[in-house]
Amino acid sequence: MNVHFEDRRLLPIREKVEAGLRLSYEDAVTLYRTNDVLALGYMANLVRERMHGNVTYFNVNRHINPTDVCVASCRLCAFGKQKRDPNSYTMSLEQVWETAGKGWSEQITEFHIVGGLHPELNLDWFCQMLRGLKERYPQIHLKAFTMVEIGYFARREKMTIRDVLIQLRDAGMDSMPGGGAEVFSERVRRIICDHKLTGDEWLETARIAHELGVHSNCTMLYGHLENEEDRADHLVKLRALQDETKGFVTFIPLAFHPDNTALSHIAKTTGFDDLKAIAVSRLVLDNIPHIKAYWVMLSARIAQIALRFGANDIDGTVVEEKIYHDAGSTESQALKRGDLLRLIRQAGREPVERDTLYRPVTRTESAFTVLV
Ligand code: V47
Repeated sequence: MNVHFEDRRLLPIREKVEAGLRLSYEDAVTLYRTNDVLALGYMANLVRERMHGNVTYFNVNRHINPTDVCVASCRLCAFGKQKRDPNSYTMSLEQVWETAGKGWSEQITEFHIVGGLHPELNLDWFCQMLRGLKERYPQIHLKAFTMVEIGYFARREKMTIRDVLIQLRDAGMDSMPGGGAEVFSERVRRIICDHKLTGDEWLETARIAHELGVHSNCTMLYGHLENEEDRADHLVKLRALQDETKGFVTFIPLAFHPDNTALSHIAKTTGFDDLKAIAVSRLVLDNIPHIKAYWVMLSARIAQIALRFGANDIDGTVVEEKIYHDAGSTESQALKRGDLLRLIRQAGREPVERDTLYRPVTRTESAFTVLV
């Protein structure tokens, strides 16, 4: 294709991309530094179409956040609260099970469950939560707990990461979301999430989960104090682990939302940054099958454009979202299945509803009518 590359530094990278060769750490830094966003889009779209053709995936899911009480007080976060904060909340087990059933639950294929690091809820409570969900909603996939929560449970219960993961898996945890990775750079972590596990610990927890047959997603939080080298390093580390385990399903670049956080002086990311983040991840993460444009975080408008910049998934119906809305998101908390279909179709892509592990979901005509 005859695409004009304004930034000549990208030409050797273009050759590699067209030949299907792996990009280096230095290439990743160059890609993050360029302003030639059309060239990035061209290359990322080439890879995206090579891997997925015209298909764009979405799912019908519901987020559940059992508590926002968190002992960690990360500067990047507006969601976590101290237990004594009158605005904090903690659901009872019955409330978690009841919340799960609200909304368009009869069509939902996935519960996405994450929460704060609560000082009093023990591992047994979370195992009961999972078992209760499985009893009530046996067909729904439970994508639950970030690597950070697993690390906390292990510390709190004086257990190994492996044993915590085994207990949760046996209680019904089917896979894990990708949150909490932030950026692996220790220099940045010391400022934005001081009390969280280290980057190496995040990766090691993911490795153990994958070894136990539990797939997970992975993320990178960008748009705060990190530089291009930190971003490139993060992607290359995820890619190296994926070479070993093949356990990551989807990568989700997450734009930092500064409102109501201790870093509220930092400017919000721009559409330009967001499209770059999607495109570079598609180009560097050659072994991670899916790149998600999470519409809650990007806005439905940018997420739609991202489907031409490397993304092949737009996430799901979500229903109730707290992490980004506590940090100033004005995007709606839910999209109906019909909204997702329209966004994808109007980007000229073919929508395919998937389950968490990307098996296509077929709907009967009557179920379809209820949802559109
Ligand atoms: O773990 C917290 C990040 C994550 C802020 O796996 C913030 O399918 C921006 O991981 N601004 C939660 N980001 C979201 C997440 C996710 C979302 C959708 C799909 C999947 C998936 C995973 O959001 C947190 C943290 O890394 N975060 N606070 C903030 N102020």
